[in-house]
Order: sequence, then structure tokens, then C-alpha cells
Amino acid sequence: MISQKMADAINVQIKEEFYSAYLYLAMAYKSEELGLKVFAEWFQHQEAEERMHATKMAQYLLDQGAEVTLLQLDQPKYDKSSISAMIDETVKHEKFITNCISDLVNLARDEKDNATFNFLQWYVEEQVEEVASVSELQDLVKLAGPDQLLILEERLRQLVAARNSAE
Ligand code: OFO
Repeated sequence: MISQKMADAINVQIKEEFYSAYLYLAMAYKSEELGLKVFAEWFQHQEAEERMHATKMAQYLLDQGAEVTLLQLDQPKYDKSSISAMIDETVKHEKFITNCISDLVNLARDEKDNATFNFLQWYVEEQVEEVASVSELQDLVKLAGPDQLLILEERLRQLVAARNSAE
């Protein structure tokens, strides 16, 4: 059984993970609106990953005999002026989530909660991978510039296909 303080902190993180899903779903719809279908597909994939992150945490709470509270989600707020702005927002958001996970790890350490500390290591690695992959996409979008986005979509299509076949 984990402490109430630890369970509360994980419930807040479950909300952040579902918010991430909600944010990326909003960005998927916006990309579609802008005629960028492969970016829309990429954001849909991110959305599914975030839901998986949230439900994995919820299952952990249940396994530990703690309550899953499902806190209220805010409406997604982001700069929707261009795809470049949305990718910048994605990088910023993933760095924010990395800090949240780091705070959770520190709390588990303070609480001497080895099970939660171990459980969270998966998220630590996941965040390294996510920040690296969105930062790579950010560089590509900047290199391409607004005129080359459709060409970049072809490259993104290959990246999405490679990732889908690796899963
Ligand atoms: Fe859940 O990793 Fe992104 O936000």
C-alpha cells in the first residue's frame, strides 16, 4: 500500500497525462484543418500514447489498493497559429511533463517508496525518448520552413510508418 500523499501525486499526474492526450488531440484536429494530414496522424499517435501513460498509472494505483480519482481536465490551450508553433508547444509541454515525473520520483525517494520509485523509472526513460523525438521534429519543421511542409510530411509519413511497424 502506498501513502496517501504518493497516491494523490500520482492522481495529479494521471490528470496531466490525460491533459496531454487532450492537448494532442486538439493539435491533431487543428493539423487536419490546416490540411496537414500526416501531422494530424502523428498527433493522434501521441494522443494514444498519452492515454496509455495515464491508464498504466491508474492500474498501478489499483494494484496498490489506492483510489483513482480522475481530476477535472482543462480545455487545451496552445499557440495554434501554425504547425511550427504547435510543435514548439509540444516540446515545451514534454519538458514540463519531464519535470513532473522528476518531482514524482523525488517524492517516491523521500517517502522511501521503492515500488513506486521502480515503477516510475519507465516514465523517466519514456520522457527522454519523447523529448528527443519531438525536438528532432521541431528541428525538421524549422529547417523546412512554411513552404516545404508538404515535403516534410512525406518524411514524417516514413517516420510514422517505421514507428508503427516497430510496435
Ligand atoms: Fe506522457 O509523455 Fe508525453 O506528455
